[in-house]
This record gives sequence, C-alpha cells and structure tokens, in this order.
Amino acid sequence: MQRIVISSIIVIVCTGIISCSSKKQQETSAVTSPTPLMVTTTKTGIVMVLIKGGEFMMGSSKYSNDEQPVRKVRVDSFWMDRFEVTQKAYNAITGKNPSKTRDPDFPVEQVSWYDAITYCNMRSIREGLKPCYNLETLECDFDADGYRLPTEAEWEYACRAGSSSEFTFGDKEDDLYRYGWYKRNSGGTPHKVGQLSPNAFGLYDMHGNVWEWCNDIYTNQYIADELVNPRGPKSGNKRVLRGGSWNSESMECRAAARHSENAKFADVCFGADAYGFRCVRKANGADDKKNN
Ligand SMILES: [Ca+2]
Repeated sequence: MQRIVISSIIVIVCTGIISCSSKKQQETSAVTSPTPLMVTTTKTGIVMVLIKGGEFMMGSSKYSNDEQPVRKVRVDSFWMDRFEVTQKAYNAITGKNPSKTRDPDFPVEQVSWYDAITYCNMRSIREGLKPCYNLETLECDFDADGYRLPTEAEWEYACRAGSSSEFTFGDKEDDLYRYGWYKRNSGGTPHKVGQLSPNAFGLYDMHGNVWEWCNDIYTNQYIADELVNPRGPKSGNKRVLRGGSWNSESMECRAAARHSENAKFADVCFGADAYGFRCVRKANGADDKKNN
C-alpha cells in the first residue's frame, strides 16, 4: 500500500538514531556512525539516506580479476534507498509482485534489470520527477532528478561506508551474520529487510539478502582512467549485480565482488529469486561548498 507523506519531503537529521535501528546500531561495535545521518522519506513513502560524496579505493586486488584495477575513485553525493526495494513498495508503484518468496516486507526478487529501471521511471513519475531512463535505448539521463539504479562505484562506495576492508565491518566473514543474510544464516530464503545491523552510512542489507542491480554494463575489467563518477562501458549485454544474496557464499558478499546477468533476464531460473535492487537519486546542492 502506498503511503503518501504530506507535501514536501520530510528531512530528519538525527544523531544516528532512527527508531527501529537504534538497537541494531548499539550492537554494531565494529562500525561507528561517522556523521549525523540525513534521512528523508519520499512522497511514495520510501526512506532514503544522503550519501555524502568522497573518494575511496574501488575494487580488490586479492580475488577476481574483474575487481581490478584497484584505483582511487571519486563519487558525488547522492540519495540512496535505505533498504532494498520491498515487495510492498514495488507493488504500490507497478501493481505487480513477481517474487518467489512472498511477503510484503521482504525484498522484491525475480526482477530483471529492465524491470528495475521500469520501476525507477514509474516511481519518478509518481512523484512528479523527471524519469532517468529511456526504456527503448536503455540509456540513463544522469542529469534527470528522478530515480535510477546506482552506478557500481556508488554502490561500492555506499557499501564500504568508509571502510577499506573486504566487508564493511572488516576482512573476515566471522561477523557477516550480523550484517547480511547469506548462505550460512539465511535458511535458504530471503528475509524481511532491515533486520540486521546497518553499515556506517545507515544502509541495511548491502551485504546479502538479495543481489542488487546496478546501472553499469558489465565488463571483466574496470576502465582504469575512469576515476570521477565512473559509469562503466558504453555497450555490452550484461548488467552488474552487487552484494551477494541469501544463497551466496561469503566471498560473493564482499564489497568489491561483482556478478552480472542479461538485462532482460527475468524468468524463473537460477539466481532470479535472488535478484533485487535499490534506487538512488541525485542530491542537488549536497556537494556545494556552502553545504559542506
Ligand atoms: Ca542486498
């Protein structure tokens, strides 16, 4: 069901305390909240977090070749959904729920990249924003003020949340069960969003639960000199997925780990019930000096 929040967006600046997350954050000993979180609830009732732009080392030199070259990348500020898009939220916008494991508070799954960008456009239109995607050419207008999928760089920057380790909490998988649903703790299904610890940016389920579609076309090696707001290759058939899922080994849930699939892949088969997404939106003015 859609919950319309009155008129303009309500911005809540809080000192790391957002109702249901307070207990979880107290349990998050390995991660400290860096600055006060800036959280907003959109007109269609989606909670988003302002991710302040910055530089980070993207990729990993220790695992797959497609995570290289590791290089310093800068991304501008952006708003990001605090949770994976839920079945309730997806249904409220599209009138559909393709998920295999049905529960309104679980992440939507069995969505293709194309389904995800279609949702982005519909959500933009519902809120009176300019859609980012041309659904025929599949091109993304990054200047539009509507919703889109995160770039890989934005996704990894948000997942790391200031950390340079393999996971947002460190290098060893020992603590992964506290942050993400993956093969060893999921019991073989996705889970309700937001049940485990958030990362230092206040984002939930970046590791595990469902893989998250990114905007980028997949290539098996990064473009080495694309260092500011990288957007990936111009052509190719596959799109990127990030973060691992309820059905993944811990290594697939690492911040730098990459996966890919055809953009219109949606049928019930391997992996589809582990594919979901979350949206981002440009943050007008957040990178202006006066706001820093
Ligand atoms: Ca996820």
